[in-house]
Amino acid sequence: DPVRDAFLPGSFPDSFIWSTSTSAYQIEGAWNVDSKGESIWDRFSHTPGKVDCGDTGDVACDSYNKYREDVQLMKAMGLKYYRFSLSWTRILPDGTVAGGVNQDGVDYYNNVINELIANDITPMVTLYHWDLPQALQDRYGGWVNETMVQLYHDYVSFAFKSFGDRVKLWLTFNDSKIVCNNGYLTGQHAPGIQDRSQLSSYLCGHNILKAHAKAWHTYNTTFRASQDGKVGITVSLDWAEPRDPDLPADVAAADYYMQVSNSQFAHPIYVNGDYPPDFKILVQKLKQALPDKNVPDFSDEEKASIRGSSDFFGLNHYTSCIVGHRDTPAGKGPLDNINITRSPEWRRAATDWLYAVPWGMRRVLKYIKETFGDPEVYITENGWSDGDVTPPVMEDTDRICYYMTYIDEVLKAIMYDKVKVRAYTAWSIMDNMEWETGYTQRFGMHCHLHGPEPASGTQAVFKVLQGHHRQQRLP
Ligand code: PNW
Repeated sequence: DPVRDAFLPGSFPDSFIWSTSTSAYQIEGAWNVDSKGESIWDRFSHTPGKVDCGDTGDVACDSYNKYREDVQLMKAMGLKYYRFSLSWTRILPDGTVAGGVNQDGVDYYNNVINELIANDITPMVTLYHWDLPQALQDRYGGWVNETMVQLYHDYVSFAFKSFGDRVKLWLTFNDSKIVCNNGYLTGQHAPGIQDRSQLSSYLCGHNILKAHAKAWHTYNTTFRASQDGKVGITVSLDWAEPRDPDLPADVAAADYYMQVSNSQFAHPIYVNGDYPPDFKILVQKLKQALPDKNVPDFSDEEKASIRGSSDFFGLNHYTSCIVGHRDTPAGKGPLDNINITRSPEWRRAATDWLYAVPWGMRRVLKYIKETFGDPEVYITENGWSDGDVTPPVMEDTDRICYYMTYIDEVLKAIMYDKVKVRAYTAWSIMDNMEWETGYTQRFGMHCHLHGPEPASGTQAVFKVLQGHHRQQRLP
């Protein structure tokens, strides 16, 4: 009963985790300081024409030097958790343990972790947020090479060993679909490879799934008993709403989108060790198109290793689309047989793919519960961008509206759909290096990331979070 539902009292449980997120390349700067090695994003942003306005992460938010100020921003907002990522090349400059550990890099992350804990903020650490060591790209071709599975394992084992006494929440990979599609298919992201055959992006995903599973098993067998933490992965899911929910062809089209575009990583890990059925059909087509190439399937042993290799479900969710069937395919691409649109009523952010569709959050959470075995869900990203305008947007009405309405839907998913959502993480605590769009798009709750001014707060969002924590009535 929607009328009754609208007036039911509710609030987030006291144990609910409120957090914000960043990633190393997007905030740290100091790209070549204190023996840090070059990453594929350093190389990519230094290549003319790759990033808007020629922006780079050379300085970014200068968090290599200003991490104490970052922690104070969080503290002022009353936040008790912080998600950030480790820069692989700050710790292992050429990507390998054999190549040598950079003690300055280890010291930096020890300082960040200790500063957080001293301020009563729990670290949540992403091991790979897109900044692969350039040396591994040069030597092995990056994620298309199976050798990466062992190299990633050696790196994360070192991280568990070095930081796992204090870090209890780990994410192996952030949004692997973007890593593989933008890095190895469209080339919009580092390393900028455009393999339109889709073999490279497929191999990338295949190796990342194996690397993820190996890392989880290593933690499970070697570190869990002494460290007692949790290891998961962050998957990005948008929501596909059927154009006409009463038309079976549209419902099937939306389901196809959820399988092909959203479940390449989640289905193997949370369902059966293998790709979803509609994705497997695409793999068959890839084999037919490339008869003289090796397009691998998972062996039974690999499937057994991948299935169940996660202690929780890490979710990045930002936006939704409307999907309907098509009588005649628009082309030969995987999504050309369906029709993907957005409602003209949806508010748009500065970022081209980002539309505000709050109810999509509730549906995607329910979908995870029903499709992926009712896991504990940690929302690891959700957020809104404005453009780089002068003066910067300080009132933040659009962002506040976005967070308020999305967070309400999280609460509904918990209360009415009984989804086990444990955490909500906002992207981001501050404006930062927004990948190929540089500094033109601002996702931060604080702005002025590299101007002379100190970070000035849009504390309104903090009030929103806290306000909802105490809210007694759903709108
Ligand atoms: C995330 N989409 O990626 C990344 O994890 C962050 O590093 C990034 O700053 C943030 O989004 C904002 O862009 C996404 O197309 C990229 O739906 C694309 C999508 C979602 C998330």
